Amino acid sequence: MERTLILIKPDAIGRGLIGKIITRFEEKGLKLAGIKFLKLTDALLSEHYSHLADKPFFGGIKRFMQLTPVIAICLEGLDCVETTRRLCGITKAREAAPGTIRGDWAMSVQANLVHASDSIETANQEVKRFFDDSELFEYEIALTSMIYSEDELR
Ligand code: IDP
Ligand code: MG
Repeated sequence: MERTLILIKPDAIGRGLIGKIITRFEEKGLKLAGIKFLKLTDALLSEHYSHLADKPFFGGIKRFMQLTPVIAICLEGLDCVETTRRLCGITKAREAAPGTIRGDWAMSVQANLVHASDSIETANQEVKRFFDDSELFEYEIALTSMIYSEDELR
């Protein structure tokens, strides 16, 4: 099954939304393959946000992402990358659709609670960037046969 990278950002940590955000993913039926708490270094952020390096807010976003440790999660599921992006909502949180994480709980473009990989290719790179193989787990959750049909599990 597909895997993607989620970061729970400092605004979510500071606002006490860790549990609620993880619950959204769990209740959707996505499975945690890995999870950890870490402080982002300048080098890791420069790599992770390299597509924004020429933007005027690049310094700001790096400072913001270092305000607290963040939680990195590797999620697993069918079409996990696209599904997770939809659950998170668009970048500008105050315009994100109600029912999404950003749409329900955030107002800012920068402080938008979560990062989610934006394509399968990016997801593969980002999961590797944040997790060693030994930190990712294959296991069965009891509800798998209730979440997917037999066809979907094949
Ligand atoms: P995404 O997180 O929705 O994929 P990206 O364009 O990849 O959005 O930007 C990465 C992160 O950079 C955003 O989630 C947000 O925190 C921050 N960011 C993006 N655009 C702006 C901006 O115009 N001002 C301030 N921060 C921004
Ligand atoms: Mg992005």
